[in-house]
Amino acid sequence: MIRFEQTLTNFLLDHQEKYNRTYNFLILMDALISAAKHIEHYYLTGALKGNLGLAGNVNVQGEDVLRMDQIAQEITVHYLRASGRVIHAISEESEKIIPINTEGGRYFVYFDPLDGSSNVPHGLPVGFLFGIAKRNLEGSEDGHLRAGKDYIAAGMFVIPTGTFTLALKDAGTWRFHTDETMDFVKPVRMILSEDTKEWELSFNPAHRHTYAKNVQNWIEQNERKYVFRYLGSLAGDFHRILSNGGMFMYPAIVNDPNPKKNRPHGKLRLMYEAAVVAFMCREAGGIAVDETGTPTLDLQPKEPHQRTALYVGSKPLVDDIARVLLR
Ligand code: FBP
Repeated sequence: MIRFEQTLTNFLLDHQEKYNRTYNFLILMDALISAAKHIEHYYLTGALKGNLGLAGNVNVQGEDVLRMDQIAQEITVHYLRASGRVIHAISEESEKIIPINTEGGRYFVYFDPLDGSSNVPHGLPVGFLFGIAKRNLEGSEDGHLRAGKDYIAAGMFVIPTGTFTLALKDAGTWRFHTDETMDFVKPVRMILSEDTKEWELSFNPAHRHTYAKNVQNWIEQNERKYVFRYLGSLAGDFHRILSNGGMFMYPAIVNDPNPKKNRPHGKLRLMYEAAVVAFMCREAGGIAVDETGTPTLDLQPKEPHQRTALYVGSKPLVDDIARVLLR
């Protein structure tokens, strides 16, 4: 007897029918899956084809653009356009909002097509992160930037491991397995572990002396209680936190000896990095806050590439550091 696993499409169909929704979301998810698989192919063959180097230009954040950033961007916009379901998109790789099907589209998509740029030249784990919001179906739509709490879904692919995790509003965070046909199957619900022995701490230790004193002190007092892990790609590090519990943090940088390097508003981008993992964390029973202890999902973006500090993970641990942040 052949054993058949529930496929992603079956899973989404059940979800849509359970909540009496249309199939538009499946078509959008199919586009995102195709984009991620296509990007993964280029990443896996990147060293051979010489695509892991610099592209020669600088992006809106003032960072050197990688050839793979351009490839991932081009692939993602192609599939979002082909889906016909997207009003506009916001991407780390595009300064301006990308108008797609502004009249007939149904969703807004906020994405980082290749997150974890310091890992790219080495072919090490990077992420494809996305958040989805839906247009106002009851009245007029002004296309305003959505806060994370208004997202209907968020997800991430860890590339090149091919792991895919998807969170749906009020319906949990689900990690999929890859079957022999490279299809995503057998969704497993992710609930953050309450077993503190498994918890991990994840942050860039090279920066710890540039964080606010109260954050440095919190790390001093707590770091020996937990295992420390840092991959240098948000998707990879958050993937571990979802599995083992604990906390990933990218605090504000406020005490760098070279003031030019300070990042009082954090490094990570709110709409397509921090809010994405915060949404997935909430649906897995955790929370996320910024440098003021404000819930990340409540932060209303003022501009597409707004940055934020991020503390995300198991509620007791994030609550504990939030008490320090609020002081
Ligand atoms: P990019 O989108 O430019 O890759 O920046 C995001 C990121 O790479 C995250 O994935 C990661 O958590 C963080 O920056 C690593 O930053 P650092 O190298 O300062 O530790």
